[in-house]
Amino acid sequence: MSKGLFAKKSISALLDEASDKSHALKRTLGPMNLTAMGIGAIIGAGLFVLTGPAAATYAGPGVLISFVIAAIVCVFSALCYAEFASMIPIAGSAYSYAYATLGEFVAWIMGWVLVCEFLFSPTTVAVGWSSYFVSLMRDCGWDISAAWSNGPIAYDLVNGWMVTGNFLNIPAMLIVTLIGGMVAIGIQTAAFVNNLLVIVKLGVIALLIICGMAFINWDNLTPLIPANTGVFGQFGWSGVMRGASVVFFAFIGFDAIATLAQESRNPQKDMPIGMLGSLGISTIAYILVGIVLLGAVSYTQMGAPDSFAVAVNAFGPKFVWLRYVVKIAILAGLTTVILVMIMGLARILFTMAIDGLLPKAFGKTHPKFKTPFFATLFVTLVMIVITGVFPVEILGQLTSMSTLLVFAIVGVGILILRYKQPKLHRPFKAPLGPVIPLLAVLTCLIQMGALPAVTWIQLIGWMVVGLIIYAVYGARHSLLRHPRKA
Ligand code: ALA
Repeated sequence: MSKGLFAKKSISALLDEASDKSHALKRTLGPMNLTAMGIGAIIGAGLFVLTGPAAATYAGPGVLISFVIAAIVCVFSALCYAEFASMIPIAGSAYSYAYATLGEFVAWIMGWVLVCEFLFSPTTVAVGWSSYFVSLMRDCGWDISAAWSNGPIAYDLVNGWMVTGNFLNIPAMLIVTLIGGMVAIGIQTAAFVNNLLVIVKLGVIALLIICGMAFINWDNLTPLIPANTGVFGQFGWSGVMRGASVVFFAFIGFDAIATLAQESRNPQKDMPIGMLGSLGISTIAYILVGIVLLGAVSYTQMGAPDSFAVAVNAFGPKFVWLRYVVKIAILAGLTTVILVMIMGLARILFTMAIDGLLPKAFGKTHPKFKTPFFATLFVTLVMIVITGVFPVEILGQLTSMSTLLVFAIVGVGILILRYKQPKLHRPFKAPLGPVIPLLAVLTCLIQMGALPAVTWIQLIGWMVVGLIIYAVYGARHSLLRHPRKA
């Protein structure tokens, strides 16, 4: 007999599946690797590209407070994630948590929204990677033509959709191909490369902070919150809040660690360490870099996306070399975001396929590499097309919106499970009773409310597509609802 739309999967069934040999992934990751994966996914375009414009347009030096606010929101959610990931260490992450607490329909929505987060953040980052690469190559004397480093289609509010005359964004396509291929053939190689790049990224951030300290002009940081211009969101506290919703993007990624639960040697202990550790290290880095950046140059000059170059220029001619080093670090930083997000997305599709909600091929592991091979190649191919052809930047804050929705539902899931199964073994438990999950839900909803109407419309559009796919495929093939198909 078929079960209903809200049929739940028991936690023991979820755990049994994870240990089932036919879907086994290779357990090789320890706490250091997981923390590095988290830092790899977190520190990227949010810091290097968005900080300057968020300061110049919304918050002034108050963007430092925006960082703290966004970090607090993420800590609430990270604590909830850590509780779930240690209790249900499954590659499906929030999708699996929803399956256990809110039933299949919500789980599908969750999975589909996660796809949005894990698809559009790395593609946006890959397009940013391409522009930094072109700029670094120009510094080295090689001019890559615009026709081969930009997509053929563009969109803007005034002219609508346009054909640009460019061919393809080749650098973006190449980096996705390279990373996707590497991720497909083994988690150990991917983790090794990620570790190296994270060391480069953090090393250069430390160098930037040390070199830049001498150039901090405290006058640039006062007043910390410039007076509001009279328009909501332009400086003042409303600007700080809007800044927080923009720089929230900079914190996305710690949740990707949850998708590595089945490759973690000791997920019960190491998942919380990886999530909270990477979030803590990234937050400290953001605040210190922010102080140096905004101390070196007035926030009014930070509007350009290459605000880091503007700040390094202010250090004077002795530091010209730092400009190149920073560009290399940015490229390394953006590469790791792409890497971890491709891994995460493949593992979410992998888990959904095991549940029958997506075609079986996604749920197969490679006999030799022990990775979700097909899912990884599929994800890579889709990302190659998106980065090469489409103007992903029009999706603006859709990634943040979808992530906030996922975080809010994770908070709800924790509350439900605490109420319904209070005795369940929780290797890690968010402190203060229901306070943290409640705050997680509340702060995420508030931030979602602050995002523009166009982003809401995009989210609704994305959901409609997801619901159609569920109706056409997932609902009919779900193994939980139609066990005879198993
Ligand atoms: N947090 C990631 C970044 O900033 C998505 O690029």
